[in-house]
Amino acid sequence: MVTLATTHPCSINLSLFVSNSDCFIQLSNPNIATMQEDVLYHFNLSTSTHDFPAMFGDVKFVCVGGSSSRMRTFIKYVAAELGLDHPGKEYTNICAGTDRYAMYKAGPVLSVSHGMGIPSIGIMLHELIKMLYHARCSNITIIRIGTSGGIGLEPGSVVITQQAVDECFKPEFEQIVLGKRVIRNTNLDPQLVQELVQCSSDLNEFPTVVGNTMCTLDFYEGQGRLDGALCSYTEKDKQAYLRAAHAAGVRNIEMESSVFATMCSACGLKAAVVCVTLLDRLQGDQINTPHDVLVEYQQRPQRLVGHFIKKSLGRA
Ligand code: R2B
Ligand code: URA
Repeated sequence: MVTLATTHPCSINLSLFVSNSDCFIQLSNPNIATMQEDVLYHFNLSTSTHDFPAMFGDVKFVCVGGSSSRMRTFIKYVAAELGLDHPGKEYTNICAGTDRYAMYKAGPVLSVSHGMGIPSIGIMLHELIKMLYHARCSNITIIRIGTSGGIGLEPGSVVITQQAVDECFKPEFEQIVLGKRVIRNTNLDPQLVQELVQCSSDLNEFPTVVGNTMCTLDFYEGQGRLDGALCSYTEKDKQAYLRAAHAAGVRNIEMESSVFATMCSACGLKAAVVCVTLLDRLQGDQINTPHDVLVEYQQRPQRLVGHFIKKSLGRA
């Protein structure tokens, strides 16, 4: 079991410098400070062409999710909840010059899409974290809102991640760096988990649990599905694996939480993962729930995190 609080960079700062409670982004890369210009290629933004402190210096909440349309819906929803701008306002995509990722901002809230899987969210997070660093942002809370497959949960349940674990249920993220395996922790902020649990109780709209989230490299064989183009095991093998995952505390499966937790933890960002479960994987593999039901499910993490932001700003 990994101890969370002591390894979070902000926790260390706070305990050492009690009078200075501001928590800034800490890049774990000495090269950035020496660069004349930093081009965030996949955002189509650069420190020489954009004034990052002016554009993003007031950001306090960053929400990331897979699809660009979902993140556009989210910014509109949050802006309405916070009473920012006029209702129905259309938000401009800050990364309009590229279709790799989409980014929207309303007041202190930034909403960014990350695509599917570890490589896609990893690239986005490198550029997002540097962007927040260049903007001199402080006291950022970052939350991934997404979808997942549940294990032993009623579909539509929301899982707040306690620990992001790998396919062997370990709270680790492995990256090959210069041909060598580097293993990093996947710590998330335990206090933020509890605050989000409280927000779900406040809303009392859908079942919410705290559990481990298994992050995989694939949606099909990687998640033990029997319905991909390849399958090398039986239904019995699949059930045994998912039940072992459940016994290890895993309550849902998705494809980004491990690298998200690792990178945020390494750079001093208070981070959480909130995903709705679209199906119970013990019951099946195909997502055949009606479209309107799925749309409502996908709004659940948004409503929970929207309430959290509103409450944090003293507007709930
Ligand atoms: C959840 O849903 C996507 C796969 O359908 C993937 O991005 C994830 O983590
Ligand atoms: N996303 C996943 O990664 N897995 C699922 O089963 C559903 C959504």
